[in-house]
Amino acid sequence: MLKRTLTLLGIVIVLAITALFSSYGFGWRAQSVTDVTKVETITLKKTLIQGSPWFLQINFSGEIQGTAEISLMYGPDEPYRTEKLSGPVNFKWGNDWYSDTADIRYEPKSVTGGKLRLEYRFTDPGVFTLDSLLSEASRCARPNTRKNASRKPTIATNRPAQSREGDPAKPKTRLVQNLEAGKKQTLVTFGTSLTAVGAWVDQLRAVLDQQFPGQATVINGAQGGANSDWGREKLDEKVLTHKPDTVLIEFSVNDAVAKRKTSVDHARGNLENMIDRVLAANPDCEIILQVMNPPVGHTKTERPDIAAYDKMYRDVAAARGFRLIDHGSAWQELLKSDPRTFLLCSPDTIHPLRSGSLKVSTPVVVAELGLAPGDPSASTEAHCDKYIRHLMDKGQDRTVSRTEFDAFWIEQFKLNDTDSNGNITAAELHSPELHAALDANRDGNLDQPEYVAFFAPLFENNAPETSSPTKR
Ligand SMILES: [Ca+2]
Ligand SMILES: [Ca+2]
Ligand SMILES: [Ca+2]
Repeated sequence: MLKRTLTLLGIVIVLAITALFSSYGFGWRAQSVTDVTKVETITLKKTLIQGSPWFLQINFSGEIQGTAEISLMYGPDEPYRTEKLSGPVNFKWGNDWYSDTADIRYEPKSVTGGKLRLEYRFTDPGVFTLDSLLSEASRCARPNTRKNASRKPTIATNRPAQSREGDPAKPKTRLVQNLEAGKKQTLVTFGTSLTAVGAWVDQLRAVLDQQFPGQATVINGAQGGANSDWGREKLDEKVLTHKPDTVLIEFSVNDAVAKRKTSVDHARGNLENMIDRVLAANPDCEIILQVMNPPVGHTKTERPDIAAYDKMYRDVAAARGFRLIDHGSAWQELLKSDPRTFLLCSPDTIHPLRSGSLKVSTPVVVAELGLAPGDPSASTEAHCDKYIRHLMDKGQDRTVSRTEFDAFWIEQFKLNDTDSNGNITAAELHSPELHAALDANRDGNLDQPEYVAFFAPLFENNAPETSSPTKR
């Protein structure tokens, strides 16, 4: 009994210390360049008790006699950002960063002496991850899911295991043919936030690693908010520089944003330009076009003609003889058969969370490429979940309070209530099925309390999650 009490006391003290430090800047670490006259790569690491990071702060101080460069590296030869050093050093970097480690490369140009110190901290989102909440919420919604699943078991993840050949009616992608031949391959994904924070990219990387260990390099060159004008401008830097064997391209979802006034013809011109330049750099490069998951609610309202932009991608793929990965039909099917799960997988109405990628996007991509299903859940990356959580945390204290949580969904409600009359119609939501599923009292109106209440279990289910360490 005494032993148990002491153990419990120990846990309480550890938790108290952890809580104290996490509120007062826990996680800062320091490192110095060993010899400023020599090239050095320093690997920064998060502390052991931290969760997955989403932000990296680095403070540089010291003095360089001569000139040198310091870079935060994205890949072995790919600087993410670089700063020239000369004389007194005193500056800070802050970046979105979603990896447990970060490589800093120090390169002296003409240095005779000095010193350079780095203080750094990976910021993690704390114990709350939206993804874990959403798995909980899906469990709550399961009776509904089961009923629908037995009626229509056609969501990609429910398909029987496929052979490595994928759909036998389609020839294998060159990517898979080359991997099977034992060749190393570089795949670059290019597009919008649906790729940039799409967990499907990391999950695809995991599946490739499982089936062809060490052979495939997956580089995510996409950018949140980007449209094809950005793609055309950044193609060299984000794609061609990696000398890819396969490129996946999607920009239709942002070209379709009406207020950006990118016409279908203009978007097509950009796409054709990118394709021509990829093929000019390497005629053997395999280009695969993508049509992504369909937006609903206000994100669809902002894109009234998205069907025309998506069709343009299908037309270009057909005209050029390219493979097209179409996420649309699997997502549409989920929206019709199980609208509640659809919204839980993509709660801001456009960005699939990790759970959404696992359920729909990744199985579609993996099957279209001609890979076996594998285990995409081996990737625990959840950039989009963290991003939404970051948006919720208005006070930026790394915890989401109930007030912040509810305020986020109230804001989402208002965005979807296009005419601000306090009621979202099926037309405003662009889905009668989703509207019916959220209209809890079935009076034909979807009001703010109903909308916010739908998401409430995501917060309430977090309670046992946060207190679980004390139970051990
Ligand atoms: Ca907060
Ligand atoms: Ca309305
Ligand atoms: Ca109602």
